[in-house]
Amino acid sequence: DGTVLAGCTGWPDETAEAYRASGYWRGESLTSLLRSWARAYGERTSLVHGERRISYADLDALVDRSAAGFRAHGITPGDRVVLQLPNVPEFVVVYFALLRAGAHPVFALAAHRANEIRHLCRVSGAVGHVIPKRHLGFDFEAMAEQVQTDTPELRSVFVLTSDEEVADGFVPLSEVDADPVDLPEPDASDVAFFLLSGGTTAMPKLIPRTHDDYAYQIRASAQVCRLSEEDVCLAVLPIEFNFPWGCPGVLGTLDVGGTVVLAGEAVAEDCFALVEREGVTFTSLVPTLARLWVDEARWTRRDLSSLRLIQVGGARLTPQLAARVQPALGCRLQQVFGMAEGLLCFTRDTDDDDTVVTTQGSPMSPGDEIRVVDDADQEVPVGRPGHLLVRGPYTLRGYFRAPEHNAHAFTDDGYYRTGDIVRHTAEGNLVVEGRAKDVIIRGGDKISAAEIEELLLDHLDVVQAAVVGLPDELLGERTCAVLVAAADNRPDLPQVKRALHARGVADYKLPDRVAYVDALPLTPLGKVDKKALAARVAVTASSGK
Ligand code: J2J
Repeated sequence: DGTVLAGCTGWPDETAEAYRASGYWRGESLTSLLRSWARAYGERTSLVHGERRISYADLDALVDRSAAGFRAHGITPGDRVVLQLPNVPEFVVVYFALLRAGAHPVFALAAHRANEIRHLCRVSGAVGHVIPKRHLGFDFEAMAEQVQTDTPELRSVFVLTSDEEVADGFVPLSEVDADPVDLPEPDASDVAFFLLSGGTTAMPKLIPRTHDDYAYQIRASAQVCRLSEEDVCLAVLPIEFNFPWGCPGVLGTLDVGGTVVLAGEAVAEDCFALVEREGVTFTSLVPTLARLWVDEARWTRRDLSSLRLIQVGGARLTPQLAARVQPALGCRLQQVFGMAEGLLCFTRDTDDDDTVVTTQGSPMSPGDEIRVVDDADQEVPVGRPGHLLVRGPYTLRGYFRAPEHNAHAFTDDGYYRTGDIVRHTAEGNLVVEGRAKDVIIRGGDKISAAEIEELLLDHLDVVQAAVVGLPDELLGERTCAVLVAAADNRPDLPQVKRALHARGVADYKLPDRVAYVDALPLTPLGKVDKKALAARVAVTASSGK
């Protein structure tokens, strides 16, 4: 097990052996899986995007050409490449091509801007960045140029465009294409790619995922959802999220020979049209989207009868909304409580309706070890809320190049501290009760309070800043920046947003509200009392001040 990429923490040898002996880890790389899918499912349709349909055989062949192309453009084994594309087939092709070239994709959000990308490039030491030329009106080339000037290690920018015209020194993705060359299979125990953590720290951490652990995750989650080659997956959440990418999502569907329909940014009615046209059988949604689907389903004239399963996860799903999903959409609901770090919990198709509506299900794998503990790390009795700790065959043992953070994000015996407060039901399901970590979940997007606070202090003339989440009907939570003014100067919401936007901060992180206080309330331990603060600004919000 000495092959793990430097900067990553592997599993202890005995644990790795046990995972192999149990059949979780099979020593198959993700790229060898693609090869075997092409052999088994050949002419079947793997991906659909608009009018484009790509067979399994063609996907595999495209990946071979693209892998050779990346090699020809200087990408070598061990390199990290930031992958930032919307839900298009090229995302899938580039992902596998980089893996086949021995490189490691780093998943950025399409919503990320210069500030986040610069950080990702730096921590990952990326030598390449893959972008669309434009997407949703945003000029990614201009951003990439900006990032490249202060990131010397970043040698190459690859641009997805239909017109071949790219900025000076950038490479059109269409030129990343060469006759296939013989490339060694990656070692399955090595890191394959990096997901982003929702983050409690000022900047997101990188989550290394190995071929073995991710291959297990897609196979096992496809089994939980009883996927078969008859299944058609609609990928509407951004596929750089773990949920639509591999729970079972895109990869789990490919693993069984089904078809993936790539949508992305689509409103409910457009999704319904795709459901009807492609005979979509399942999809994954965050609660905010589920709510829109449930509302819109009342009016649609589209035939949704092919749908058999809607997965909802990523943020708290209220029992009220959960109860509406099955009647409105005419299919089963599955609650998913997951994290890019690993652990996935699902409600099962054998569960009764009450369980599906009121719990977040149970861990995917018999190999998942769960502890629910108090502040002193002592296990609490069943039914009582506590901190969720987990280790298992697809849960990380350490973030990339983050020894100090790892020292407190993991227990000495390798459990990951999720930061979630959960309780066990008598039946062995988990219910998410809250969060101990300072993260706001806005729609399904995770926002680290510390990150925004640091930006506010750096770029605005204020003395103190605290970011809290306020309840919101549609988004679940929205963000409020609570500021202590420096002098008479009190930047208002548009000014605050403009200041952060100008620094290249992603739009979803811009505060929804600004409030001023004379001083931030403190806990007895001297930390900002966010609960008290949220309660205080929630009151001023509702009284209209
Ligand atoms: C409450 N909070 C939840 C849920 C996640 C599948 C599903 C989701 C994610 C994901 C994922 C929740 N109810 N049902 O990667 O593969 C909150 C928890 C958790 C954090 C993880 C997947 N489902 N959460 O959301 O890495 O606080 O992964 O720790 O983005 O989202 O966020 P993320």
